[in-house]
Amino acid sequence: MVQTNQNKLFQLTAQEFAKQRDTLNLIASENYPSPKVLQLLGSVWMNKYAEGTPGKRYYAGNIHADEMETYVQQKALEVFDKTGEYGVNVQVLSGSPANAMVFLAMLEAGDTIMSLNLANGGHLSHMHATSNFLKFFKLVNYDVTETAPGTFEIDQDDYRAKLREHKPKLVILGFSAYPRKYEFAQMAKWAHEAGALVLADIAHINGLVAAGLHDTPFQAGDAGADFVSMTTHKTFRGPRSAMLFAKTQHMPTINKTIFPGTSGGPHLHQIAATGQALLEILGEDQYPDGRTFREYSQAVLDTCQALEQGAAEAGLTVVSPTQNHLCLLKLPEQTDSLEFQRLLERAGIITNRNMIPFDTKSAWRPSGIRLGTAALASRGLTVPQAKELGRLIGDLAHSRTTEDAAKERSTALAKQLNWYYTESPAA
Ligand code: DSN
Repeated sequence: MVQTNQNKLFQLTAQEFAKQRDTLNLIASENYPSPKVLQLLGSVWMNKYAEGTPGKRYYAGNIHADEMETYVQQKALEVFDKTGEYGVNVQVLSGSPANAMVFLAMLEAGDTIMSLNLANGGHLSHMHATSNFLKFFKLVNYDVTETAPGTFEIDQDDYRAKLREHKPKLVILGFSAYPRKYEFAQMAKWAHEAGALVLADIAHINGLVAAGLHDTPFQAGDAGADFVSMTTHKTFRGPRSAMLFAKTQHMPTINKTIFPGTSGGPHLHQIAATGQALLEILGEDQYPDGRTFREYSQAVLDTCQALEQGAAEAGLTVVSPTQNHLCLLKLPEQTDSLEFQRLLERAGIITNRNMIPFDTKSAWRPSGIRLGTAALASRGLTVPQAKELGRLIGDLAHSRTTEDAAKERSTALAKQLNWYYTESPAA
């Protein structure tokens, strides 16, 4: 008889476990949460429905769910809000729905949303040329400009001019592939002066914000975003989930839009696991390597700079020197980035091809790659190792090493890194 833990799904899970352990993950939006986060995600919380809000549920049996959700809300505000002006909803299921909740809660059909151009670093959920939300809302993009040779940053003049010209109802501050710091306070002030509401999507950098290593959009008064959305699995190092904060006067509308407006039962297992990540950030529990969250976050920044430097030394072109957890590199003109991404994967290095500002190539085969260090910094990647890894990627791009030799080097490095998960029937 086939053992239950031998079925196809468990076999594939075991293969995925080994692949994650034995390769080098440079996807800028991924991470390795603590085993406790995974434990809570697979816990009995998953069995429970809890439509409603703490203290006001539609099904019985939520005595512990009420306490847990309230506790996670408190911890979330403790980490992010020093102003006392924000509330939070932890039921939103993921990052894109979190942004959609703000559109649905605050906008009327025909209103204009202004966001960073997707092609130059923005995100799919901030509206784009083929977004389904174009049925309801108009889109205006602000953009980047070359502020120094090879450095592309938000064009603040263009931003202000578009605010004046288009009078958007909602301005989104945030990105998916932007290696520079975002000037949240100044941009929020200008948007408010133009009569817009401001949504800051800090999915990529919320860990850095929580660690005090990036400016925060949680500000008092006009310098603060009205809404702050975030996923919880990138630099934040929690489960696949999301949180949506808002200035307290907007919270009733946001809460109603999430439930019953658009969603049913919250995913209590995601909420509990998010709470675990918050405790690790606050130092009330610890990630297994024993570092504080700030030490870890500083390592994310340091290794990202080293990675970028190594790649530059090996002949790749840096696009906008990194100031956060990700870097953008331009590949040699003749390189097919899709093929290069596949070559890297065969060599044990996992990352994604990416458009660079004002790319002349297609989104499917763009000119660059995006690398991030949040995941490998969790595994203890050091600055010298990061630099060596950058050089290896550059050597591969310039055919100075073979795929097999690169695979040997990456496997050796993966073996030196920490790995916190134990083999289990579900591994
Ligand atoms: N897919 C994530 C990223 O890589 O930026 C965000 O949705």
